[in-house]
Amino acid sequence: MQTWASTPVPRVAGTPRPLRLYDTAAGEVRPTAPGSTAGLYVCGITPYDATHLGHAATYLAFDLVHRQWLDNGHDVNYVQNVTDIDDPLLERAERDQDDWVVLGMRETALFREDMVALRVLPPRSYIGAVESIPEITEAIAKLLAGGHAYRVDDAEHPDIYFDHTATGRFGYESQYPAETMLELFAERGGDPDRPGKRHPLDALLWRVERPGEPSWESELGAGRPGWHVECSVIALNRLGTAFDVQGGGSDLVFPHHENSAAHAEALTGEHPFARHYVHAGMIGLDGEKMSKSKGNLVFVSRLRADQVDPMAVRLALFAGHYRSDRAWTRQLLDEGIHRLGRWRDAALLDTGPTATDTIARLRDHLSNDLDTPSALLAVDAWANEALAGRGSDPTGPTDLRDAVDALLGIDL
Ligand code: 5CA
Ligand code: ZN
Repeated sequence: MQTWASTPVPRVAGTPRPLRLYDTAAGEVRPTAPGSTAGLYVCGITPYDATHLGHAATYLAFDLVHRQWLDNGHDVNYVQNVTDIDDPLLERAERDQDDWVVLGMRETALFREDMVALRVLPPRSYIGAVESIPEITEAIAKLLAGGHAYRVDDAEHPDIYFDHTATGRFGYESQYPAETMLELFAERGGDPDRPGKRHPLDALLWRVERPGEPSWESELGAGRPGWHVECSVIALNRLGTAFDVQGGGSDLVFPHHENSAAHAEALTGEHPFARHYVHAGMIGLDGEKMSKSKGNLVFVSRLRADQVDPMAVRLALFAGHYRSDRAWTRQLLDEGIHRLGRWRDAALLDTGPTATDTIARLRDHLSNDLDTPSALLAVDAWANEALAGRGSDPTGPTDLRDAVDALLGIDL
């Protein structure tokens, strides 16, 4: 698929700080340790509706990972998928008497526009599930041949499932006890009660053709892929194993990322799939998680249509820590707008305080598991001084502007 346009990232003077991130599997903040090229996979959208602020918050968090690695001189190989075939897309198309392919194309195009407006650096490979079907079926055939997958005993619909015991490590990514895994599996698209499965936690790999549903011919017969195997294969074939960060929102910790890892590890015999599993908290509205199924959504495109500056959206979302569940409110946006105004006024001054210390603090906070609330306060302090007329360094405002651009993605 076509990715989206990039924006140049200025170089920042001074010394970068290596990035440390919370790893769900380890349950603690650990250093990331990329080689010259850092591998980043972030789960992309299911394009049946527009991008809401929850999606935006998650992609913005990983944009900061991207930017801190660039600051440290790494080349970043960023891969993202688009789940352009799955039940929710078919259900929405059916409800609206729409063509599911066109619906997916339209929402993906809008997502790209939103990402450009928010200045999210693009993935190098932006890959749809549909275009990946040949590589996915090849992987499923390999899992079958290796005894890690099986067909359910159902003459009419012999779907293929993953044997979750294949690696002997199932549960290492989420660290959830069996009871929680069962609960979340049922809640998040799994089918624990499907007759013929060996175990309720075994996940669907290949759904054989059903009348009226799209399907693709393959060595497995006609059908379509399950969800977890899509990300597993797209990531593995572009980043290999033990890539640096597998990311997404916290609703993907289980079963999605647990299974993506288990599928890939069963395929390759190697562990770990990713060196860090990183999850952003859920953005809520009116006391509930913002979600397409609940319909309590604020769309990025609606805010753009209302002339809201996307840089204020960035600042509003960065005012909270990426891992905490938090609410989107009008007040949060107003504070973002206010802050952006002050930063812009300060950055436009001819002189200001020397920015060296502020930039060092900015790097310290961001390298510490993306502590954006503290990072924003550091820039606020500089802007307050500048606006109070203290500081006579002619490079202060421009240095600060470059650092805020490169490290926070904010164009002043
Ligand atoms: N296509 C799959 C991933 S392979 C999917 O989950 N798509 S999605 O459109 O539902 O979500 C896209 C991304 O936004 C995922 O990383 C998801 O975890 C994240 N996300 C969804 N809702 C929220 C929310 N309310 N707050 C924060 N992130 C969210
Ligand atoms: Zn995914």
